[in-house]
Amino acid sequence: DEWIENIVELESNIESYPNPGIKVFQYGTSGIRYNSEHLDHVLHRMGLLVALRSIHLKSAAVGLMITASHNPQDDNGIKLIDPLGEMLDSSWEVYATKLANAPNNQDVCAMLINIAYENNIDKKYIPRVYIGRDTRNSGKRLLDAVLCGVNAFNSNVEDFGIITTPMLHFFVRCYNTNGLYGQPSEHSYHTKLTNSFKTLRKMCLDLKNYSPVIEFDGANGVGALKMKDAIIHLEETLVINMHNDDIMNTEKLNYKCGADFVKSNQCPPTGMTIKPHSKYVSVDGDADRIVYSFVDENNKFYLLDGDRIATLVAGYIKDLFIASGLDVNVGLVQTAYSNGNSTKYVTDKLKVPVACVPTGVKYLHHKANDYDVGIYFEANGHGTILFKDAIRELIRNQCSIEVDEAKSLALKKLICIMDMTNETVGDAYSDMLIVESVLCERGWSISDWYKTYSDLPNRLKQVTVKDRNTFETGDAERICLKPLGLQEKIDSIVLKYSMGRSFVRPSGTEDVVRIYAEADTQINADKLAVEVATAVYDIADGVGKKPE
Ligand code: G16
Repeated sequence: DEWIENIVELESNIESYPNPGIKVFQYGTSGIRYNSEHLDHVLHRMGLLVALRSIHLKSAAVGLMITASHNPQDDNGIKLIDPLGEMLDSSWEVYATKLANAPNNQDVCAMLINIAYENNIDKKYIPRVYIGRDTRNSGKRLLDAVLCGVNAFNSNVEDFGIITTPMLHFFVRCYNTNGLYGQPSEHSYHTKLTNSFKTLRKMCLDLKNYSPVIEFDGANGVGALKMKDAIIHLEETLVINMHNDDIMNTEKLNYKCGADFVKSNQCPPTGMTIKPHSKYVSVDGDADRIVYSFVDENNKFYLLDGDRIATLVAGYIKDLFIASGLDVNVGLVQTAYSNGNSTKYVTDKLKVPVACVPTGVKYLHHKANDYDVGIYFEANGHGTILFKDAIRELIRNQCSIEVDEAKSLALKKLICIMDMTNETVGDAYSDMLIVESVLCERGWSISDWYKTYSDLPNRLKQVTVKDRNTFETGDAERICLKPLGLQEKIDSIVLKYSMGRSFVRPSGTEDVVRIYAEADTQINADKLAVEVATAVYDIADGVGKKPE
């Protein structure tokens, strides 16, 4: 019948991108990633799938971002975006995995027909697909593969070229909310976020220790490119000194710089001179993550990661709500990677409830929706703030009638924060504006911010094993269920360390198993990480050098 006829016509389209069958793909933490040489058929099929998703959603715009984010330049991948700018629905992740691995054209056709029937998809809708890509060399070639797939369904396609991942999320939401959230354009994105930042800045009268000077580490990627545009919109409100902005030499992308490097290695980015007490901001390869850092006069390094941003923002928002007189339930979502002391600080000092979920923005985003105002951040710097529609309305309405001056000011500030937040997903630029706003409001230098609580010393490690798919975790990744016996081993190792905590999980974006360890001293955290990494290596057939 209709779908079958239509999809059979697709066969010739599908023939152009055969599956060489060298790798089994999985739609993981954040889409599919791998060496770009082997991704053409995957990207083509994701083009087909995303078009079908839009037909299913009655022509709502959906997004496809070509990026491998923090991974090295040779990798690439996709992230699929649902209509409100959120990550692809998990039931469709299963389709993505199956389609990516379908051995031949007939299987691809049969799967597309099945998806259409299973979801009762009405063929009459014309798909609308928004596409973006990061600065990787392979992006253009893979875009052609995507377009071939998307066009097979005669879609309305908008190719935004090289943009950040969070921009594409923002554009998708703008289209589907009829402009209520902004317009799907870079200009609208910059104006919305930056104007509210500038408005809030005008309300801040005493800067005290705050400095508007930022040393910006663009990871040699799209974040650097777009920051140059942002600087024009920011006018003089922030002084941004650009570093690691060489997007022409793409082998430099994420190389010894950027948010993932700084967080994972707990050291300053290379490619720039590091001056004591300057404020360093690092973003990742598609600019959805951000971390801050500085060194003191003895060159000791201090990291202000996603946990720090979360605590800074949670404290400020809580105070604004108290000042506004509105009774609103503010909550924070973290993952097992969050430093034990950050959780303690938020719970005991800020009195904000904390939930813990597995790694992956999709889980954090979902959980944050449980609160009136849900703040979520992964320790790696990926996060944002979600305001329930009703709360957003409440704040605006109350602001328009409030007569008390102090309350009215707090409400105005809340509106600015809402408008500078890209609520669709973690957004390095939006998060930077929020952090700078709070620091300015508090009158804090970066070291004042650091002093709010002290982190438990911690260490991240990774081990390559024969097959990371043999790993299974439970309790928000805090327990390793498989390989059998590993958790018992970890437990016995952890017992030896004062304030010790450690967990392991398979990465969803790289071919590694990740290890997190924290303990009373840095030496102990390092030792604990090595011991647990060695246990992983021994039990799960480690590949390459033994951890040390
Ligand atoms: C992606 C996800 C994040 C996740 C990170 C690392 O970030 O969006 O939620 O924390 O990967 O994931 P994993 O430890 O599973 O490799 P990005 O910025 O690389 O897209």
